[in-house]
Amino acid sequence: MEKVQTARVIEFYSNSCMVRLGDMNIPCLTPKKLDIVVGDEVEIDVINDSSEIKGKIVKRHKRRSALKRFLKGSVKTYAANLTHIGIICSPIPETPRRFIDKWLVLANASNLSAFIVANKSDQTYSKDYSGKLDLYETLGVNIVEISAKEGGGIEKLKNFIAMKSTIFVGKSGAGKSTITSKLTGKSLKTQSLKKSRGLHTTSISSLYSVEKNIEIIDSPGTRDLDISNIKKIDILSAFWEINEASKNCKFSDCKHIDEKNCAVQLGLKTNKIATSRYNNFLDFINNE
Ligand SMILES: Nc1nc2c(ncn2[C@@H]2O[C@H](COP(=O)(O)OP(=O)(O)OP(=O)(O)O)[C@@H](O)[C@H]2O)c(=O)[nH]1
Ligand SMILES: [Mg+2]
Ligand SMILES: [Zn+2]
Repeated sequence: MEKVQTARVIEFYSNSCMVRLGDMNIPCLTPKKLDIVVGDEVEIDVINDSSEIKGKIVKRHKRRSALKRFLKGSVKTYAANLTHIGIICSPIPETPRRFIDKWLVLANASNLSAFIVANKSDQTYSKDYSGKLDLYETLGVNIVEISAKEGGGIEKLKNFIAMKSTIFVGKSGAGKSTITSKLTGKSLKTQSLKKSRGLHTTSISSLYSVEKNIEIIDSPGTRDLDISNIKKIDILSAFWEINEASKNCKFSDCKHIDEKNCAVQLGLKTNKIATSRYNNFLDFINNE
């Protein structure tokens, strides 16, 4: 038997992938030219011989959205058909402000909405960490506070991500897989379960569908995020408070460093713009 059917890519390996077709998971060969990523909708030829079911991807549907990674000299799609990026933060290991700002820039460049999941609320917050969460809340970023370990806030998170397709991103150890386990009821490999202590526990991105029309992708922890290929205008618009202030600078080509009547400098002096955001903005604009 052989027939073409529409399926969803739930995991992608180097030249093959796993797709979901109804409630079946089917391994598939993926021709390189189709440029398949997790989240893609594809047409597959189902080959159902007596021993096993497998498939071959013959066509990729047009993507509704694409999360892009900007690697040195190239832009690569990393995941498809998402609506949101959930930045998983934790007090230990402490998520740096720079990491959050980079993901806000990346989300903006891919036209996706970003929110923060403040995980490990059972741990004690340092003053700096609380200040960090306050800063992003003031900037209008949605924050859902949870403890994946103890279960606090999980229902709130479920309601927040209902009807959304979210990829969880975050530093290794922030708790992406623990949260995914809690949401899916599946036992996934997390740092507390693994024996050898490598840097990253999760090595590929996997897509899960949960009740309430929730779609989540658990991704490997990110060490280096390159944003040097992102257009300056896309960087500026992800620093929306700086973007707003810059409209009142005296010079239209103001670099916001030491120019006269710079509204961004004024915002800094009056604490309307946080120093960390300003410093990251300048770093990112100057290609780090
Ligand atoms: N105290 C506390 N620990 C947690 C919580 N959530 C996760 N952890 C622990 O944090 C560690 C890392 O969790 P993982 O889920 O493996 O982290 P990850 O983000 O998937 O890491 P990578 O796959 O390496 O990117 C594990 O030891 C978890 O048990 C939480 O809410 N509170
Ligand atoms: Mg993981
Ligand atoms: Zn200025």
